[in-house]
Amino acid sequence: MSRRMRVSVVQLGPIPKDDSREKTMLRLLNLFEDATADDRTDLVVFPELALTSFFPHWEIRDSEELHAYYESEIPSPGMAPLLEASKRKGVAVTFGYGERTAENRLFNTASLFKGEKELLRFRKVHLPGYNEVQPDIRHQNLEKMYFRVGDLGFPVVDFKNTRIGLLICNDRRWPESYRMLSLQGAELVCIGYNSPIHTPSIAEADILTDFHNELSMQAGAYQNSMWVIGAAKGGVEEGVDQIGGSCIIAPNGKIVAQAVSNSDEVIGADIDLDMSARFRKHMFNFTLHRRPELYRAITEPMPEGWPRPALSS
Ligand code: CDV
Repeated sequence: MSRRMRVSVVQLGPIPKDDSREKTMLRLLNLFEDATADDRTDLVVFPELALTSFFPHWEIRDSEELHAYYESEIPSPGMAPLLEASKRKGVAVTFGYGERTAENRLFNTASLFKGEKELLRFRKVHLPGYNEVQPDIRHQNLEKMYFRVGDLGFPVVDFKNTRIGLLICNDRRWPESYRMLSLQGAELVCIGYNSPIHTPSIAEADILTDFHNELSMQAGAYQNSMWVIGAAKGGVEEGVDQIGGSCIIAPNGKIVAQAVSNSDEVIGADIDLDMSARFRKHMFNFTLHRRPELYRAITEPMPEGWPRPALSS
């Protein structure tokens, strides 16, 4: 009998910055109820920074106003209603939030909870954007100003006959993120994201934003023989238009379920966890076929003069 799990993704539409925390939590709770209505779901996946707007899209000078976007104890009182629902239903839930530690260190974080028990915490490693406001661009991304680089590495946890890892948004574009998880035996990775359609400075990529989203996650799934669960916050939030495209991707690289909107929407799938082991045994057998002794440039600090510039005409 194969190992199976029922996973649901809650894609969110925009969270306006003037919506109260309470209003947003009520919305999340209703969606959690929808996602678990079948009484079979084991895990519900919400996006990056799911409790608030994606505030790095604008400058906030006032520290009190800024700190209102972070949780300063985990679990926080603001998370409590969702965690109570998780406990009542016996369903695990993962979502992203801004984390402010007791030492005032700020992270873009995601946790996996079952009830109020935190099973896993990940702090975003690949922070895009800038640490100062950029003039003359359509929208800001100030993640480097509002967060530090995650300091927890790429942790995994055993849950329900499988091993799970978490990534956050831009982490999904970097092959090393998935490989760090798969080398530790993760068979399932949950990834929340907020991805604007427009990328300042590379506007030529704007028509490819959905494609790059799927390309990155499908490649991550296939090349690491893992289930990849992507959860978007889509639609126009505070003037920034973001993709939806939330999806559940099998270890063979195929999308098995996908959102059709860029607003609040729930998708789900029954997943065969043994598929991961089959692909890992026969195609991506890390023990037999990887050659880490030849990959030193990936793990060592970059030598002077690298990366070598491409020839320009
Ligand atoms: N939240 C993100 O990490 N967004 C980035 C954008 C800014 C490129 C992403 O990788 O989608």
